[in-house]
Amino acid sequence: MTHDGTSKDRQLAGFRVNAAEGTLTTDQGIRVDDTDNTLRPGERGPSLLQDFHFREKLTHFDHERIPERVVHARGAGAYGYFEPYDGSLSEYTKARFLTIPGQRTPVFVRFSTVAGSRGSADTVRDVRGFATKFYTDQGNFDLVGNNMPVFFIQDGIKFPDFVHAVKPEPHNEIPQASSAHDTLWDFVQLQPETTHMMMWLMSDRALPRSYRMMQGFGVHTFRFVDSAGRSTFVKFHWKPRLGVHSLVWDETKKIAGQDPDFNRRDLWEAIENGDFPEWELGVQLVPEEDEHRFDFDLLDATKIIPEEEVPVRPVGRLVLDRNPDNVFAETEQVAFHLGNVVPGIDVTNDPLLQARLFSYLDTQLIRLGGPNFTQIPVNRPVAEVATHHRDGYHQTTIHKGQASYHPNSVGGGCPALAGDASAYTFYTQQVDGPMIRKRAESFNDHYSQATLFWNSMSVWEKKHIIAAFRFELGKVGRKHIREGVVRNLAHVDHHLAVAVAEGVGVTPPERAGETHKRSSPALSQAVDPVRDVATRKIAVLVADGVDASDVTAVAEALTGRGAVCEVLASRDGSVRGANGDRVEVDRSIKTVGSVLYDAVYVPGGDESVEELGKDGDALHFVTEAYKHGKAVAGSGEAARSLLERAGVPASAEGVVTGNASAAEFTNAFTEAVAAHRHFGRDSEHVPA
Ligand code: HDE
Repeated sequence: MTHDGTSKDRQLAGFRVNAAEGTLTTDQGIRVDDTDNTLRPGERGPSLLQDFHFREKLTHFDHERIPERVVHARGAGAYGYFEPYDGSLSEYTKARFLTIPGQRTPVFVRFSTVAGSRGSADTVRDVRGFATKFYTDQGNFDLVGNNMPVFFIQDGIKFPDFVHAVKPEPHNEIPQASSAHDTLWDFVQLQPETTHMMMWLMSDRALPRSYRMMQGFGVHTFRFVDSAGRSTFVKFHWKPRLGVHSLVWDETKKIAGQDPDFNRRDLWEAIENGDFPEWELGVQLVPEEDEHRFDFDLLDATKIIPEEEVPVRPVGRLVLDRNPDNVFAETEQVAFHLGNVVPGIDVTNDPLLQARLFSYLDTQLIRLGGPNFTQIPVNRPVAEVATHHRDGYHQTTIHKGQASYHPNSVGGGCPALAGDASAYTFYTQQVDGPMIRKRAESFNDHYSQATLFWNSMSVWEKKHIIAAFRFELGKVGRKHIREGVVRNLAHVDHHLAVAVAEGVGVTPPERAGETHKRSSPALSQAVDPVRDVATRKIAVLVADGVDASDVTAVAEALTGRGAVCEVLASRDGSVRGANGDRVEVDRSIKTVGSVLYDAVYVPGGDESVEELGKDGDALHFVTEAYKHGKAVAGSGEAARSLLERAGVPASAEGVVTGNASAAEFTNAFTEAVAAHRHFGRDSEHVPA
């Protein structure tokens, strides 16, 4: 048994915690009276080797770092629970955590970016990891997914090539956390299977407003297995309760400077404030006999199953309600692995998935320094663990008894093999074929689904995609690489290829034949968006003379619906209201920027508005918020003309003027904020 003696473990741990909280000690428990001066002969003498506290302190410090994840190094995690809505999935799977209605299974979720180092900014253009560890009563199940439903490559043997290409270039380690450079796009142009994923990466999906507002996908096709051994193919989906919302590119670059921790801070604060993020788990189910019914291969991770063909069936909800106590101990040391499956869930022959089955365990061995990382608290199953594994680096369990082998009689035959249906058994699959290195023909279509994605985008989403390609390829020095990418894009959509070619100074490509006209509305962020102001941040710009009742009217209306209003002025403290009362200031405008807010509001009070009009920071704040498609409001005539001066036409979509004391005003502003962004505005304001 690996975790026997837990009560003693706890006693010891408790003792240590108390000791550390009380008096400072060494690792040996020796009490320390001075941690500021090394031991030395005479006040000006050399430090002495016998100073064990000094040596121990430095040695431990020298060993504080472990290798960061080779990909997904930068992450943020949280605890919570998953609960299924009902037991209806038991028709397809014997996984208990999915089928016992209302039973809460504890989880730990880690969100991440992929390309950057641990200290890189959160808001870079990148895929986001969405990895969930379910501590089920049948053992740990890890769903290690991303916020995009497809991947760059089809076979895991290409993963090192892809990662080497996207990471900073080896000769100068530039650029950090960015795909906008020659080696990535060189790989992309030569490897057309990347095309579909590159469409997603160039879309707004790569710029999530919040981890709480992005989808998650298991990407691969997995199997459900029922108690009779029958298998059903399954794709996993997470849908955020707050809807799927993104930042705009110009904004992300500025946030990267103003608040590189933007996404992790957002997750942390939401949980601390009790606004627990929530997702719905959904599954797409495909009966075994329908495996070959699609015009793509279910084993090809560069393909989706369009939701219009196989609907996503909602099965339960995930709630994150607790921040970690210590990022290193929990978020850094959590070790996900595709091979962590429970009875009722199985893998398929997807060659990308198969490679992951090897890689995740292998990577933990180097990252966490040996085979006992499963004993680290965040990785420990809640299900009982009983193995014959022994020893190794960082062994913390004191195994008792003489028998560490199977079969044994010395230990009474323990631990015994599970003789019933509670054991994990692999799905019985017929596999037969010649030993070859060859990809199936059914993996060969690299463009149809990229076209499907493109056709499904709204006008503003298409503009953003073109702008992203132009930016990224604009950073590529070698012309032949830009040409190669544009040639591939011609197979996706001719208009797209021409628009990109024109932006990056290469000859527009010939039409590469007719592309199909099919679309999948579910792929667009513009179709049926969730409108909600909960946790949205509204900047209220004030100066001396502000009409305090205008501030209160909007603050009450919006905070009443869960939004967060922050009063900003040119300095911290408070300003004088028009009626002489003080109005508290939350932050100085010098310490923030419009990019950190979802909307901006200028309350009335002629003196205040006049003052703001003279303040370059305030004017810029309003102009920039508008440019990024945000809701903008101004109460009273003076505020209205201030908005006009800042280039914000009162008639534009998402701009609200009038009088804040009127219900129409607060209602209209609430609606405008709930819409997230207003990209239907004057197109010259949309980055394109
Ligand atoms: Fe990963 N991936 N990956 N990956 N991946 C890692 O494991 C790998 C892939 C994903 O928050 C590593 O513990 C290979 C697809 C997430 O701790 C490593 C292949 C998807 C995380 C690794 C893939 C992912 C990782 C690095 C191609 C989406 C972060 C550190 C066959 C479905 C998990 C680690 C966390 C992390 C290998 C492809 C998602 C090296 C070989 C596809 C969310 O083992």
